[in-house]
Amino acid sequence: MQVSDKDKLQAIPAYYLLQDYEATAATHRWEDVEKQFSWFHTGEVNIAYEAIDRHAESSRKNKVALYYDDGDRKETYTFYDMKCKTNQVANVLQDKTTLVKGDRLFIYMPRQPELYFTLLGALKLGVIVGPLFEAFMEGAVYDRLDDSDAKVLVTTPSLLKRVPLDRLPKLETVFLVGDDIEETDSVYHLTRQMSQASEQFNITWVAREDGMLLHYTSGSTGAPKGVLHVHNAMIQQYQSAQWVLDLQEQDIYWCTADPGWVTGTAYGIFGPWLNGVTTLVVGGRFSPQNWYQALASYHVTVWYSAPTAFRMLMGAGEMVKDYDLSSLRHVLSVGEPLNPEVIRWGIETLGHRIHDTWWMTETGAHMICNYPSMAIKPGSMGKPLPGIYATIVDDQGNEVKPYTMGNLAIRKGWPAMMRAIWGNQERYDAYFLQGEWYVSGDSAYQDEDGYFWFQGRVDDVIMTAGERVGPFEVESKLLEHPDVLEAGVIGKPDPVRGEIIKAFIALREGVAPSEQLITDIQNFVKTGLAAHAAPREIEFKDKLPKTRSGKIMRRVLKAWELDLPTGDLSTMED
Ligand code: 6R9
Repeated sequence: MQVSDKDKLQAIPAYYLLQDYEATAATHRWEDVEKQFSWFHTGEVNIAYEAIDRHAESSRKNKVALYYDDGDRKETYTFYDMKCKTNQVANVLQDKTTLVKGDRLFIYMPRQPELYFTLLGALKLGVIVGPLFEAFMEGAVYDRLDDSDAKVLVTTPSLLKRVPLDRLPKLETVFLVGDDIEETDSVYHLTRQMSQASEQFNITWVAREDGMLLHYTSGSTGAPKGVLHVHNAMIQQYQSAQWVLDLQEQDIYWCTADPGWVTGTAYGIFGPWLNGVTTLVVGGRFSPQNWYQALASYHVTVWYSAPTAFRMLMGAGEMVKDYDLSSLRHVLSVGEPLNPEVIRWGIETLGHRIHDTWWMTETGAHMICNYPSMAIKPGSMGKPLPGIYATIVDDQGNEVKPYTMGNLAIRKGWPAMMRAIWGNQERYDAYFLQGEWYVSGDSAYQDEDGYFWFQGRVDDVIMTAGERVGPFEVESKLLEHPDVLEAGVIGKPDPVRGEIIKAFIALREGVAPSEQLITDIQNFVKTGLAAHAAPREIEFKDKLPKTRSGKIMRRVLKAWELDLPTGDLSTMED
């Protein structure tokens, strides 16, 4: 069901939830936010209860929680419907699997209502959920399920073809969402099972520090890291959805991110629903028509998206004039630097300043942002969330003066901070300096007014179309190609995607470079890893620059690409 014009929502009151940034920043205590949750009174903690059941048991019972639209399926679920659906999932999981609190369940499917039922239903059982982006291919899926010893996978029949079941001995049970599914004693039809399950469920209460989500993300070296978040993250997700997203009771909110990425869970699910706010999920692929249509027909009021998407909409030009976007009142961006030219486009075509927000998978929630009540300096990421201490430190962990470029760091211990890298204490510890600072891997500087200005990644991580790609993962895949001898991967600046992936490749003896080979290698990565991880550009070289210890020197590749001086080459082999 779609909202029709005559039900057009009442105007949103003209006030902001965070009225005075400076005053709030000076006095805020996270302990005060705890009083907003039912567990503060009952002692019984579970984020799924706070996001769904609490509203279903209140005057928000029949309020719409979820509008879903992918062009074919158009569905509406109230908070009460969400409670019933998530209870059914929880009952099915309890009946058909051996899952207990702390076990890992993965969800690998396109955005559709069942993804949201499953994620919250599994949390009701105290299970740790690993959401996987549907574009992942076999290698990426295997790495994540294997690393975390996943017991259960919820997916679709077509995506199941990319899951190497025979190499995943710990995986016990698979649930499928779709048509033509044959059930066995380890493969079940999720929605068929749900329809037979009770709508009542006794939630498994957890501790605030118990695991909730496992989001895999890329570093510049090594395999992807499993970033563990705990139920306690709700404190900051709830509060930042008010201060930053400015979510209010009457809002229709649309976060365009997929739950496979942290934005799609923290602010596609928890931020809005912890606040009882109506959320739109648009399925299917990006197209300017579909997106403008969604904004207009659902009367979206608050919209959270990414620079790449905004730039693609900019590229679609005048089309925006065909849509009535007058319901929009607040627009935000995350994932990559927000160019001042995009902010200008926002003002001219949407009638809104786009508000930039900075944070990471590891931070679990907003860190440095532009608030609706605060003056924006275009190009700056804004100021720290009240309750967060952000700063710039040198490599030894000493704070530096304004306008000095250095490591963007946060004083450790905020509510939504990751609590572990799955199974790898050493990689977790490597984030922290002097026991005090979480070091982000981004470089930035602060101006005299306390605004932060992003400069780049300190490491070699690539941000392409808002997605974080580790060069090491792509290089490893390239090396599996029979014709590839060596590979070095960098991010090359791109006007639309922020960066594109460029690979430098040395071929094995006797292999001749050709256009056909380029396509073949690109497809190899697309089908083996993920489409967004495939290099858009490939350049063949006789030899790649390496250190004496054999590490490919990506900064030299980057210097070649950008025509910059190559810097100190003392560690390079002859
Ligand atoms: C939420 C998310 C994190 C990395 C981060 C930084 C880049 C995020 C940004 C930004 C410039 C912003 N990034 N927000 N760069 N301006 N407003 O994106 O998490 O996928 O872990 O990426 O993204 O480099 O370190 P994640």
